[in-house]
Amino acid sequence: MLKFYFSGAPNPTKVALFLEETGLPYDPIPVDTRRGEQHKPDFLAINPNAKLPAIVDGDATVFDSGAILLYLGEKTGKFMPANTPKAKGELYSWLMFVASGVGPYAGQAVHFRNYAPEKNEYAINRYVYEAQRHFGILDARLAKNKYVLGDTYTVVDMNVWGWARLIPNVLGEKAWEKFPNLKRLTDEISARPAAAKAVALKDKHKFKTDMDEEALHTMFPHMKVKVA
Ligand SMILES: N[C@@H](CCC(=O)N[C@@H](CS)C(=O)NCC(=O)O)C(=O)O
Repeated sequence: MLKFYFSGAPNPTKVALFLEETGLPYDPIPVDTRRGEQHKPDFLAINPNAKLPAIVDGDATVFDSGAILLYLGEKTGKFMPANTPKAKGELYSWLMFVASGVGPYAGQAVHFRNYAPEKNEYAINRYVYEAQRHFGILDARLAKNKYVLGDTYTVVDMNVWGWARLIPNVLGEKAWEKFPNLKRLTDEISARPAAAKAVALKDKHKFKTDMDEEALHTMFPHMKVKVA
C-alpha cells in the first residue's frame, strides 16, 4: 500500500486532500518535525531534503508536494486537466508557480513574522509583500475562471488550497478582503468532506505542539550555525 509520510503542516495536507478525494488506499506515517524525526537516516533515504510530504508507492519514491500531486494525478488520471499541450502547459506553469512562489514566500513570511529571533522589518515587508503579490495573481486568475485551470477542480487547486487556507496566518486576519475570488475557491474546497478528513489526519497522531528550543533548532538549524 502507498506510504504517506506526513505532518499537520500545509504541504502534506495538500497531498492528504488528494488521497482523500480519490479514496486511494494509503498508510499514513507521521513524521514529527518538532522532535527532529525528519532528520533521521530512514526518512532521509526517502526525502534527502528532510521535509514533508513524501510518498513511497511500490518502487517509486516521490517528495515535494507539487511533484506528488502530479505523480498521483498521472497515476490515477483523476483531478487532471485535458491531455493536450495547451492544458499541460497551464498545468505545469501553475503547479510550479505555487511550488516556487506561493509556498516559499508564504513560508518565509510566517517565519519572519513568527519565528525569527529579531523582528526584521525589511524581511517581514519583503516576504509579506511577495506572498500577497502571489496570492493576488491567483485571485485575478480566479476572477476569470472557476478553478485555476478553468472549469474543473484539479491538482492545481489542491496545491493552492494547502497555503490559501492559511492566508490569515500568513498575511493577517483582514487579508481575505483583498482576495475574494481566492476565498471563494478556498471555502469551496474546505467545505468538501475530503478536505475535512485531510485536515483531521494530524489528530490521529500526537504530534508535538510546543515550539520550544528543541523544535526551533531542529526545524531551523541555521539558528545555531553561523554561515554568513
Ligand atoms: N517544497 C516542499 C516544501 C516542504 C516543506 O517545507 N515542508 C515543511 C512542512 S509544510 C516541513 O516539513 N518542514 C519541516 C522542516 O523544515 O524541518 C513541498 O512543497 O513539499
